[in-house]
Amino acid sequence: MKTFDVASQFDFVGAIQNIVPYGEGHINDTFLVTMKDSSTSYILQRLNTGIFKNYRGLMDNIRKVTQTLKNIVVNENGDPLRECLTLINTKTGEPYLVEGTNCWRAYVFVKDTSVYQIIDSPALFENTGEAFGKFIARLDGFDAAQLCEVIPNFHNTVDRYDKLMTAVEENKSGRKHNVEKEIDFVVKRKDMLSSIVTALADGAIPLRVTHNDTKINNVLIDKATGKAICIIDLDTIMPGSLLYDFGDSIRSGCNTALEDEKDLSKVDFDINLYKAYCKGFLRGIGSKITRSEIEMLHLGAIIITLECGMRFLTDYLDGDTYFKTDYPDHNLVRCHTQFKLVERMEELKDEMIEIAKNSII
Ligand code: ADP
Ligand code: GN1
Ligand code: MG
Repeated sequence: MKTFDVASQFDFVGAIQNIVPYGEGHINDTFLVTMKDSSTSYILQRLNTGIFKNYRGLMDNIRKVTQTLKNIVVNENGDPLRECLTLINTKTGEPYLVEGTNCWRAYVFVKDTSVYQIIDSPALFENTGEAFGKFIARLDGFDAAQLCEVIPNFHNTVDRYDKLMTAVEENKSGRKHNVEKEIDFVVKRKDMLSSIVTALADGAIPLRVTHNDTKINNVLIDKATGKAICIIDLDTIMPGSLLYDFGDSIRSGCNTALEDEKDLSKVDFDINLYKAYCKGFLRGIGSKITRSEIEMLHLGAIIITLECGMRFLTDYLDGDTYFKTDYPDHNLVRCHTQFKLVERMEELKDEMIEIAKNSII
């Protein structure tokens, strides 16, 4: 079915004027739908059903979580159409449209906002941190048992390690000879990789409802106020650890360059931005965070960055079947930026620990 015919089945106000590809996500296909006789625009997305096999469970998670968030925003006298995602049903009243192997959904487009691929000021990152901290605090009372595990073992770094080793063994793409030193980089860090998984299993840190994909282009920044107003990309909301949510924003936001920068001399870890995010995140989450979690925040950042680099490397070895790529070595380039950040964070570890401790209010 053509995108226009798909869009026509959703309960949009007005007549469709234009549909264009939108955004820089690595997973779904996103379109902006503008209308002829309405100032409301919409985001239309074709979910990647190869990755999100349980798309019905995923959409059910999103429906429940957006409803909960909306109620909270309304109670706090906020604007629910700007401060959380609003799903648009199909004309037959369904929350999504299934067409063959495709699943489509639509949201209200939150106007007059920007997303950043690189953070350009500590103030921006501080309030991004506050928004993500608040997001976790708002979902603190939400019963995790109501949510399905959209992608099992998504941030199970022990399992991610095993998957990388399987990809190395299978060498589906025949590229193994290119990446001996990258594999070695991961093997040397095998022990550290399991620390969050172990802390969760031991009960040293709590299992919570978390976002699991908190990179900086998954939050909308109000152009007028510069505030982070709406957390998007809720596909991976499920039970998890706050450390990964904290860490993934740090991975993406403290990078002085893009995730796929080829010139590694431009890739560095900005410790001032780390400080700003810690301050905002701890303010946003308030009393909901535990002491053990605060003590492990730096590990969240290091481990998720290593995990992300490993995932790019795994996909490179598998022949680029998971992440969208624009050229043959794209996943390897991404892997290199992540590993450089891991090295920099390892060097800055003591400072990172101190900053988190001193950010407690
Ligand atoms: P992916 O899972 O592929 O990353 P996202 O849900 O993050 O897809 O959407 C991709 C991009 O589309 C976002 O980075 C953002 O720029 C834009 N976007 C998504 N939803 C909205 C929305 N409701 N309002 C405004 N922009 C949006
Ligand atoms: C993907 O969907 P997007 O582009 O926000 C991926 C994340 C990775 C990220 C790396 C469902 O995020 O886990 O950290 O790319 N999402 C999924 O840029 O795998
Ligand atoms: Mg996204």
